Amino acid sequence: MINEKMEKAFNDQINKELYSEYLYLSMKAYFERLNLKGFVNWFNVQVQEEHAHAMGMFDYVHERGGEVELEAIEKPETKWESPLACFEQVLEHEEFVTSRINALMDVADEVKDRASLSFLNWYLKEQVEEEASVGDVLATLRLIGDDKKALLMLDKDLSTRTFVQPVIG
Ligand code: OFO
Repeated sequence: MINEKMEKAFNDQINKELYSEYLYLSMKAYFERLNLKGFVNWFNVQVQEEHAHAMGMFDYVHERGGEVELEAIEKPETKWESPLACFEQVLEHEEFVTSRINALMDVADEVKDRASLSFLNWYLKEQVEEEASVGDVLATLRLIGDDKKALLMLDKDLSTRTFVQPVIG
C-alpha cells in the first residue's frame, strides 16, 4: 500500500504532467498558426509523451493500492514572440519538471519507499533525454536567428520525429 504523503506527491505530479501535455498542445496550436508543420509534428509527439508520463503515474498509484484524484489543469500561455522564445519556455518548463521529479524522489527517500524510487528512476532518465533534445532544437534556433530558409530546414527535420509508446518503470 502506498504511503499517503507519497500518494499526494504522485497526484500533484500527475497534474504537472497533464499541464505539460496541455502546454505543448497550446504550443502546437501556435505553430499551426505559423504553418510550420514540422514543429507541429514535434509538439504532437511531445503531447503524446506527456500523456504517457501522466498515465504511467496514474496506473502506478493504482497498482500500489492508492487513489488518484485529479485537480484542475492551469491555463497555458497561447502566444509566443517567436519560435525561439517558445523553445526557451520549453527548456525552462522541462527543467522545472526535472526539479519536481527530484522532489518526488526526496519524498520516496523520506518515507523509505524503494519501489517508488525505482519507478521514478525511469522519469529521471527521461528528463535527461528531454532536456537534451529540447536543448538541441534551442541551440539550432539560436544559430538560425532571422534566417527564414534555415528555419524551414529545421522545420523539415522536425517533421521526422515519431512517437514511440514508452515502457515506463
Ligand atoms: Fe513529462 O517530461 Fe516533459 O514535462
